Amino acid sequence: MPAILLLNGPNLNLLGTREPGTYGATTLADVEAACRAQAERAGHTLEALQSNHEGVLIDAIQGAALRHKAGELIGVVFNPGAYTHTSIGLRDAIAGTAPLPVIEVHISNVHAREAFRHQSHISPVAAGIVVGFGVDGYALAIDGLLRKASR
Ligand code: CA2
Repeated sequence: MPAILLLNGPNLNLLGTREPGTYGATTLADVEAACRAQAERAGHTLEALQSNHEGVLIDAIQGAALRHKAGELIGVVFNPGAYTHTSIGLRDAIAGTAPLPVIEVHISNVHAREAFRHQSHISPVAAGIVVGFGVDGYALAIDGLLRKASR
């Protein structure tokens, strides 16, 4: 059963505990459980990792690429949090691990927010982007990844 990696970046461990007006009331544990159920219905396992550390996220992308090459993982659903707007390292990791498909997810519509959130270093190297659907965006991203993998 090839896996899907659900990767969440800095501060997303706080989901559902603060700023519900922007990010909703669902916790990260709830998101991971719903994604796991969705992946399993489609015949995949789900592995979930959240980290507040850029290097840990880079290591996870590189590890996912090795497993993708071995046929053990179909791709990554990734909310890079604030690193979206700052991290050349994450961008280079994704660019350097092609053809590993990475779907970028943002809970909020970053384009309707502050100007500094309008630029993503990740989008040019992502296989797809889901923005502004709340936590439903994770399910949409898994669906998109499954559709790409079955092409
Ligand atoms: O909309 C998104 O998913 C973001 O990736 C969330 C990031 C933000 O920096 C990006 O611009 C857009 C922030 C994640 C922080 O998550 C929190 C959740 C609850 C309470 C506080 C922070």
